[in-house]
Amino acid sequence: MNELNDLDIILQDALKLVTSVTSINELDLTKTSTLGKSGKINALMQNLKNISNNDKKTYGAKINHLKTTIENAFLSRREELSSYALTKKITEETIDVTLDGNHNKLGSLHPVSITLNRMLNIFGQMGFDIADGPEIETDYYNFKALNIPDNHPARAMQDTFYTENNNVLRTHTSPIQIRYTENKTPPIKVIAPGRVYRVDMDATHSPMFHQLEGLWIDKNISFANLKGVIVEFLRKFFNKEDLQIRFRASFFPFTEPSAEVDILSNDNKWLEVLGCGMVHPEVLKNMNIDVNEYNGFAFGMGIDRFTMLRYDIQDLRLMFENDIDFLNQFSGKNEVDI
Ligand code: 2U9
Repeated sequence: MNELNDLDIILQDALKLVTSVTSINELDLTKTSTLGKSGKINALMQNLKNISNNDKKTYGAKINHLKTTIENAFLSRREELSSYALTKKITEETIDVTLDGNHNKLGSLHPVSITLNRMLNIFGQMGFDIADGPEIETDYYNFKALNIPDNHPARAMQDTFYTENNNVLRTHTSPIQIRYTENKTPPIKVIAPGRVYRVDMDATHSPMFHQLEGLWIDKNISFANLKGVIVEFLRKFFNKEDLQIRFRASFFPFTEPSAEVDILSNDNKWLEVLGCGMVHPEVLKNMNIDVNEYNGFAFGMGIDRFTMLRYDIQDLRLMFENDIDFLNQFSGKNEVDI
């Protein structure tokens, strides 16, 4: 029977067609044109009625078999193509978790904050509390309680910013310690960091700068204790165990005796870094301390100046301009490492 040979050819052609198709879309179109109403297989079915009754059964079974074989071929090709598509999608969309991500740049601490943290850490280890207070002060807390008389040059208009009612922007952080101590009984062991204000502006002076002062009041406090604390602090701060330090006699209204402290720089120059002294009895009295029972020492330093020394910064004004390239140099530098 000739038709049977034709069926074989139709099958071979259909199978070839199925394997040649490379996308699911194309496969669906091919399936419609092969197995659909106007396809060749349907035409063969329609042709059955023209086949003699004798051959009809064999021929019908053959066509059915052909149809099933082609349908199966379409099915397995569909599976094959979806599996390819999936593999392709997975390969293309794979995320390489080892690649560097997009980072949001974090800000960094200001060098003055880094220095302050370092100072707080060292004095914290020595057992000092930290105190705070107002930046607008009364004449009493900023001057009078500190034994700075009415006619003292530090009060002159060119040094002090005055606000309303004869109040001032504090010119030092000493008023913090007066306020802290006046309602307490010794031992008092406190440091007072903060912003201070003076009418002054050049490469080494700014109208606003940062001070850290310290105060230790107890029985039998001596200049030797003062020396011990200052030397320990400076050697830790500059991370140099054999740092050379000298105390030079000086004068402050709030301390007696008073000294200024110098350190020997790497290029063998003495640099003044802080002032200190035994607290003046008048100042102790103003803090309601019994001067027959207690005495104490105090010291003061510029946080900005220590920052400049530690990072070799030449101009104080850089510290307050907030130039981003300047600040970026300190990113990741919050090492306290004491
Ligand atoms: C009280 C009593 C005494 C604090 C002191 C200095 C010496 C000192 C300067 C250092 C550099 C200020 O920033 S600077 O310009 N300070 O020399 N400060 S003794 O004396 C006090 C503080 C509080 C109740």
